[in-house]
Amino acid sequence: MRMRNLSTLALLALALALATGAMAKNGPKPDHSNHGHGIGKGGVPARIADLQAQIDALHGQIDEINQFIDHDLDGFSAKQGDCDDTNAAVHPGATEIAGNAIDDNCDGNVDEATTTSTGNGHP
Ligand SMILES: [Ca+2]
Ligand SMILES: [Ca+2]
Ligand SMILES: [Ca+2]
Repeated sequence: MRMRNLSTLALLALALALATGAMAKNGPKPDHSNHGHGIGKGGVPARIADLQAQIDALHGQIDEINQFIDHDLDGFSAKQGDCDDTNAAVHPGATEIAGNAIDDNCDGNVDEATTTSTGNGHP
């Protein structure tokens, strides 16, 4: 009986030692790198700069997406050659109106001779 109790005690001690050793080896370690605040040393300005960079990147993506949107509903987006997507009268294929100082047909020429224009952006 006494022998059995000693064995049980020894097994319990061994199990406790193994568990303690395992915890010390694999258990969570305290993280002192950011003092538990999740921002880091001197982190607020750095975090703001990081967020600003993300915002700038998103603005770039929005600008890129806007190139595909036909804002003035004339059938052409900027990506499709609309050189003034705020004026529905201006788009590739529009009739060039002489004397208005506008490249109405978006061919890169302002007020060019309208008789030579084919209306497809290639006079
Ligand atoms: Ca348009
Ligand atoms: Ca033109
Ligand atoms: Ca014009």
